[in-house]
Amino acid sequence: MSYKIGLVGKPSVGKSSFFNAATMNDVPEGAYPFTTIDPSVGEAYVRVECAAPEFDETCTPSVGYCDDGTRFVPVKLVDVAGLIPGAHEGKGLGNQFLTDLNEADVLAHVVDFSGETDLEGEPTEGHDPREDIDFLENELDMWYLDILEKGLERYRSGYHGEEKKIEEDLAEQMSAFKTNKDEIKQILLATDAGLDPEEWDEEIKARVAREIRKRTKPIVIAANKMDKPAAQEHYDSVTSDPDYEHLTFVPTSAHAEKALKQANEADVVDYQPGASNFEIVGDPSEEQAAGLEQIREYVDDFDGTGVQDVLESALFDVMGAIAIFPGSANGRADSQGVFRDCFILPEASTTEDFAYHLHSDIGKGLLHGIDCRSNRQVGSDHELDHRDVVEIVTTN
Ligand SMILES: Nc1nc2c(ncn2[C@@H]2O[C@H](COP(=O)(O)OP(=O)(O)O)[C@@H](O)[C@H]2O)c(=O)[nH]1
Ligand SMILES: [Mg+2]
Repeated sequence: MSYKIGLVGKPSVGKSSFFNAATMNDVPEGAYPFTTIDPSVGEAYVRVECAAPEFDETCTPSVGYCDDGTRFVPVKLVDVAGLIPGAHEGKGLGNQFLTDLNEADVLAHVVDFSGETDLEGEPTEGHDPREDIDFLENELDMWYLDILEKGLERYRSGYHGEEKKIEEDLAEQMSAFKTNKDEIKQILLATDAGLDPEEWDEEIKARVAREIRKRTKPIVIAANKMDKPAAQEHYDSVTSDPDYEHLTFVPTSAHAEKALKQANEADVVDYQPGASNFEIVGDPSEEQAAGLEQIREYVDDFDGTGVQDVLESALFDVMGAIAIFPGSANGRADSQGVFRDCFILPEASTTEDFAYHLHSDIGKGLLHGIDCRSNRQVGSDHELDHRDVVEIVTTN
């Protein structure tokens, strides 16, 4: 099961360009762990520095690929089209839109920072990207509030015996969001809402809905069209605004990434996705060469096109996920090769979580783990770090 990143945003901000750029991958045949018939779902990758070289090994990835010490680990990217202003009221969010949104673990909100598209996606000038950011957050929060209200109804009408527990009804109502009663309870306490919903006013409900949304649908902002002259000023202004401190911004040019991927495919350039430089290896036309020079300036200034960084920021910064390499303490793995896998696990995963991720039998039989770098034993409740290489020792 790979993580799902949902691309959202109003029309004409560059979602499709981003999606196409991120999923257009020149990877070895058969490296795809799944095929898809849905054109809005594609395979993208997040980069993880491969651990194999530290063990003097050459990895043989079971999924994705490894290029020059950089592992490209598959994630699913979903183009969640269909977000329109006022969607939650009256117009209603489309079914497909809700399904896609439900399934996304994290959202990448593509925003046009050039300010050249209005809220409906029509051409304009000087549009403040804050409006788009607020709009999406509000839209999601209203949607969550609706679901929260349904959870409250469930609480009021259900039979609960002696002890009613609001967190159980809310968790039940919001089960699609991969949350649970413990997390909900934590949120209710952290937001000072308390555990008695009869005492909640509209303001408290809104606060709770927003907080649950933030935890279960975290957002990274792909500040797109940064290659346009007007974009920098907007970027500086929004990212220095204290009201937007809770968000992570990644300057992006979906345009540049797409052009580089295409040129790479045509053997005109040698470009590794996410790199801050590329080499011209073919024979570009005069026009193409000029375009590539512009892109070179851009990737120089911004340390890459930003497309890869958006995906990685979504997973590793915003969600706090970690990549774990299963290893053997002696550096060896199974007969099919070494360092075959690189798993993405949720924030704060422990040795035990990792064991269960491998297989429930491995989880049940877990004795302890071994940190393969230090060769030290780690306990089942030991919290793992990004890029740990861990061997699991079991009773079976
Ligand atoms: N300058 C510039 N234009 C872009 C960028 N990304 C997309 N565009 C252009 O913006 C327009 C809308 O892009 P599209 O991907 O169809 O947007 P969508 O409606 O959100 O899917 C197209 O003309 C794209 O070429 C970018 O990074 N820079
Ligand atoms: Mg589109």
